[in-house]
Amino acid sequence: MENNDNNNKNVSTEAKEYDFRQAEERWSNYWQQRDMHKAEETTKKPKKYVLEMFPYPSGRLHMGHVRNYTLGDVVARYNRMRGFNVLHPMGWDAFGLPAENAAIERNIHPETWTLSNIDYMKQQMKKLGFSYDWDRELATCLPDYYKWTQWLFLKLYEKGLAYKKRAKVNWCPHCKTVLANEQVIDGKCWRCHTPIEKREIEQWFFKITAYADDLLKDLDDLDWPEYVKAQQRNWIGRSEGATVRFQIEGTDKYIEVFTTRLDTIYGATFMVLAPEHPLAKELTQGTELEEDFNAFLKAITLKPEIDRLSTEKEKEGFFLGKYAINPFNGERLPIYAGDYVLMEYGTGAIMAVPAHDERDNAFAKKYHLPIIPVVVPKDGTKASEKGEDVLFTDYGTLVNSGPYSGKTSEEALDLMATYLEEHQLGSKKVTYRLRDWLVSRQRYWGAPIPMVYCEKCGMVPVPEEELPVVLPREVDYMPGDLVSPLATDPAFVETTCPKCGGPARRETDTMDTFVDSSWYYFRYADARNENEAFSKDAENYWLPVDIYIGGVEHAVLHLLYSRFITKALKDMGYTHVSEPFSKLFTQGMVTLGGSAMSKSKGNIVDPDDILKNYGADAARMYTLFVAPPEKDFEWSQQGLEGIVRFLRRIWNFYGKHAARLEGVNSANENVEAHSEWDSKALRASNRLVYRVTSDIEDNYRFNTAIAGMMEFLNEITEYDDKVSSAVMKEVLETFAKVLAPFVPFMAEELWSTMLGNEPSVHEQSWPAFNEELLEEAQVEVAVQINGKFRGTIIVPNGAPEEDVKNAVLRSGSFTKYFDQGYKKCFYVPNKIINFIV
Ligand code: ANZ
Ligand code: ZN
Repeated sequence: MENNDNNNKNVSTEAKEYDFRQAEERWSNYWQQRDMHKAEETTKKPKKYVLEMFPYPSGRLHMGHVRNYTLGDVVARYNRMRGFNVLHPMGWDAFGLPAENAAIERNIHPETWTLSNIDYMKQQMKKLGFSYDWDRELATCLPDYYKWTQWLFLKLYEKGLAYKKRAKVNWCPHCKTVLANEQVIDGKCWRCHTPIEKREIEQWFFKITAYADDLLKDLDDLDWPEYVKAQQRNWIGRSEGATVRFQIEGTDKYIEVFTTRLDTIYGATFMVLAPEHPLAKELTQGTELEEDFNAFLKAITLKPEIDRLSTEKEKEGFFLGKYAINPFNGERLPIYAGDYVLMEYGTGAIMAVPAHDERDNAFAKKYHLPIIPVVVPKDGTKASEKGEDVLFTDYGTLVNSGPYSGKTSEEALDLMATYLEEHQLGSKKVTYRLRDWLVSRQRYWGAPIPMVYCEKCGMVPVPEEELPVVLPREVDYMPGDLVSPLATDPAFVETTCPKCGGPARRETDTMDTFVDSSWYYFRYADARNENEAFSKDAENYWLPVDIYIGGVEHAVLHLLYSRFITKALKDMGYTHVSEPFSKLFTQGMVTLGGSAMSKSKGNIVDPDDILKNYGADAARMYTLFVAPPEKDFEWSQQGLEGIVRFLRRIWNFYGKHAARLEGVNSANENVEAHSEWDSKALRASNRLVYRVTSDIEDNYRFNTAIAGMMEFLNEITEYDDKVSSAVMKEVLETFAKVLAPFVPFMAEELWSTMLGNEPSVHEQSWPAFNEELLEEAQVEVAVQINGKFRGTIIVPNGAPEEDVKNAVLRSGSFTKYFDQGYKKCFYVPNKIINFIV
């Protein structure tokens, strides 16, 4: 590092360069020896459970990790200083495909690969100064953890929340595994982006749909980013509507449809069944259409769901040769099978209203079916009344609808539903888009599902005392086509039935890794418990997680699964909370060259290089300073070097005063000011504490907190020589405490080496600020309009430009100048604000 610090007039040539390598090693050891980050055993003190999403042990940390864990670490350290008993744990989401893939590529065992990655990443975390309670470390791939994942499975099974069924599932031909619906993004595998296929096999599911309503309702009270809640609401996809039964002409059979637009029923001109609908087969069986229909069905089954649902892709239909009767007006409606109707949603059948539904409209045009408008805009525009090309999909006023003509859609929905129910033609119904969670995987590197199959007794759960069902190490873990690798190991497969003792076979599927991560935050509360997943006491004290910090990519998957598992555990009496994470914070990405850092794109900055060349404190403070934590930021070498210079200035400032502060009594917050300069310094320090505290409390505005530290240092540098030693000592102690969560190593050096205090600065109380002193610190700023003095305004000393500007704009005295807004604004801090209008 070259020293280009000549912009600082106060640099003492005497001050020794800060040796971050030595300091970081020294304090790391010190913290470790004193076990300083252990959560206290007490359950009497107020607690804070600070959690960051645990990483997949991919090999080494990337900058996204560094950012995520730095955010969490500041929150944890800050809360310890605030007097909370802090639980700040770390672990490893260690099962899953990448370990298997890496193992296959490098020809090492997934376990060996995973454990050595964990070792390395753990060392990196220690170097970064993250204050984890390592006594609670967990890795989901170790038997002392997955034993309890298996226990969870058994509990869900007992409750009827885990079940097995033959189902059409999403199959990734590249990863050679099935995927949960949540893992299919735009019809592609969430991991490798290969288009998924549909396969039919026996699979295990968790009944998350049993909690659809709770999962939706409880979102309202969570302190989570709105967009995450919106994504979950959308995923759960609650639709209020009705089912209606349409008789098939000349039979006593009915087609039941689900519709959200009962008000459009007079405009139904045909019916569409999902090609997989049993009635579709039935209606064609034994007719001349049978062969053609079977060919049609086969072709559709191969289509990805995304194409079937898309409004852009052409619709494929097949006329089934029969008609249904509209129960409201007796019209005959031809019955089609159509690819855009899915078997898995609603009833798998629809009434088609081509005047008011986009996909029905496209279908009607393709097959020359009538389009009858029955809803017109409420404002009386005639747009869709006869223009067959005009598609009107909003609510409006009914026309061509018998006794309902003239009613609004809202009125008609109600009246028609009542009519349905009175005549037993259907009923109101709520439908969800959410499907049950598919949890079985035909892969090796996961927790074995604890079930056995006995010829006599059928499916039998493994008794709790026999857990864990250990994942055998020596297995051919190459993935097979729909066959679990475990099935190739007779020593694993062949067992005896827990019920009758007869020969039995083990389940050979393993669990989705999202099951592992759906409950790990409970385990941290009681990580070394050998008799239970977690004790009631531990859970009762530590849960819920007070603040959960992680990536946006988990908005649906992990966060929805965790909420479901928590609700299920609550209903079974294992926890008192119905939501696991009271507050969620999602951090932005770290980009380089405009896109997210990624190994495959080659645009990465390796944290190891940063640690080696600049140290942990610089890396931490830079990632905190460069942007608000929820925003993406572009990595910049200059930005990092700017922070290095700031840290050096802090170091030199302490160095400059260290000698005269030697022997000065350890100060306290009531130290007296003996001069105007003393009061100025104390006010600046008070403002610093106020600013940093409120910035942290107000949704973690660490970047502005650090800007406040910079302003503080600038200010005090202007008059530091005039400040008495007693006050300077107090002020510098306060600054060291405020710095501690951000730059934990350097703060220790400042506190003990520079100021001669007993370590550790992290065991000091977070400094208080005095509101009154803040009041006194108000300043009068001159307000100019186009360079002319027009009055003054009182604002807090050091208020940022934005605040001063708003204060002027809001104040009644100046409104007359801003009729046309303003073009530009210049601010000389604490002195003049000039608007160009
Ligand atoms: C008649 C109608 C008229 C509809 C109209 C819409 C507009 P959401 O809101 O997503 O729940 N639908 C029902 N089941 C379906 C299935 N299995 N596959 C494809 N589409 C299906 O959507 C509900 C609407 O989607 C339902 O209301 C039905 O079309 C269609 F002007 O019924 B509607
Ligand atoms: Zn048996």
